[in-house]
Amino acid sequence: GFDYPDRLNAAVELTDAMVAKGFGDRVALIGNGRRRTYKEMADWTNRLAHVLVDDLGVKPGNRVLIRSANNPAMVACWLAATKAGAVVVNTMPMLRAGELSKYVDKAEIEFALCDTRLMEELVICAKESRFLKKVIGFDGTANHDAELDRLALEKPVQFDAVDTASDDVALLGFTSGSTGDPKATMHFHRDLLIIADGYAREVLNVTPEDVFIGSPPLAFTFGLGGLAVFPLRFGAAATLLEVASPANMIEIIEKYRATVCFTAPTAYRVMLQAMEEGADLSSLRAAVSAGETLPAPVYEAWMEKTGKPMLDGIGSTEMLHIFITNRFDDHRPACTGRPVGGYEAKVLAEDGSEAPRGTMGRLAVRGPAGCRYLGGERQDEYVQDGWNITGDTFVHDEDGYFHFAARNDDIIVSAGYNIAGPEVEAALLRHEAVSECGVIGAPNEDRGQIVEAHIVLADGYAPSDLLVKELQDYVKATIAPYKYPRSIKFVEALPKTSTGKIQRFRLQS
Ligand code: 3SK
Repeated sequence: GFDYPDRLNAAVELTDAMVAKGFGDRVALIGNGRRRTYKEMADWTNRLAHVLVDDLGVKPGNRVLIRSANNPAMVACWLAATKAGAVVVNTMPMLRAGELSKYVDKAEIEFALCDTRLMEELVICAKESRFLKKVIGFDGTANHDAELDRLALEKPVQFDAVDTASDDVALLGFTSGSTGDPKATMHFHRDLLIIADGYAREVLNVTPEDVFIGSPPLAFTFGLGGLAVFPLRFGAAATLLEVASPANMIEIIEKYRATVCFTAPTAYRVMLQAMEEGADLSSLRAAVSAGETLPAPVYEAWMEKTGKPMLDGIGSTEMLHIFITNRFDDHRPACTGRPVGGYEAKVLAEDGSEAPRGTMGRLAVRGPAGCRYLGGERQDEYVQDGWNITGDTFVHDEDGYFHFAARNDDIIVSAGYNIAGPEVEAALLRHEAVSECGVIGAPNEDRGQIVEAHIVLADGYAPSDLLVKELQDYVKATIAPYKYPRSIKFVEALPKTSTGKIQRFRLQS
């Protein structure tokens, strides 16, 4: 069961409580060329929490934004803010001022902790914000050479963490939303432990001997669970990479004999290729694939090469982490598996009744952690009769397994990134050469999908390779660069409904 005391601070459970359980000398995090033990993490996060509370004036319930690439300093900041009773919003380094401002306004964020290398866009956002009152820099390279680090070094290593309730909000996870208008989902202190005590314990059977590696940003709950919560909950170690390319991951897997990997099928495909060329990934006992659907050939090739299944699963920011998954002893190709213990899932027909087995419908799931939108926005749409309607179309087969069919919205999933087509359209439309555009996800062997823009040019502009490059660079400079259209097609007109709405599905070739 998932029984937790009424008062619970998740960050204490992942640090000081681990030291008390005897894990103090074990390595917790590896990153930027350094190893940190559980005792070092407890001390470091206590010192940082002192700065947040004593110097910055962070109060329980205040929202704190963290801006960083995956590194131990980011984890330390997240844990420290959680110890201080704050509600944390973790964000990706690639976000630009406009995107950060949306988060800051939605979540009424007052404080920001930022890797000094990433200050520029946050400063622009802060200048115009009526909410953000304090931005402080930390040294992501962990040389402790920034204001937050210097203040922390003067603080004691003991901190009385805020006595939060287990159902106090600890984390806001932002979803990109199909319109590019991000929505925040609220997660409790206890939810952070539920995902570890459920999925990570039951399915991955994590032990203190495990070494985790992976690519999802800590800013996504997929990454935060897989690369911080899961290892820290069980006394294991996590290796954190600021740039988690498949080549970098392979290097670290070989160097530290990593045992559990979290990434998307796109990266696994490259790793399979590297194995052909001699990469030694034999230490991996668990290869978790999520974020996009796992093609059967990748699953099969992995099985053939390693003798072990690749564990496909589905989660969502709303549900915090994986709720349906394959298992080491129960896995199938082109199949997402069965619900994690404590979760139930079903497929709904159009009228809301359970769809007959073997037919497509909307996936509904419920369990110990569920969706709560900040401000209640869209809540009644997502949660109906206690069931979370995830927005994915699935088939529930006769044997009880769930099979992914499609997403219901306009989200483009490219190499594990969720990209809202309308947001890319809005960026393109700001360029004077663009008169109209429609953005879709075009199938792509390497990335699952790529962002493809269909553009009607303004008068006086003609298609050219130079213009393609200019538009791509323009998008990269306007919104997070991973959202740029890798493919651009110039067209005379866009297909539209009689009421003038772009019919994006008709842009698919
Ligand atoms: O499947 C996903 O995309 C996902 C999202 C959030 C957290 C965990 C996962 C696997």
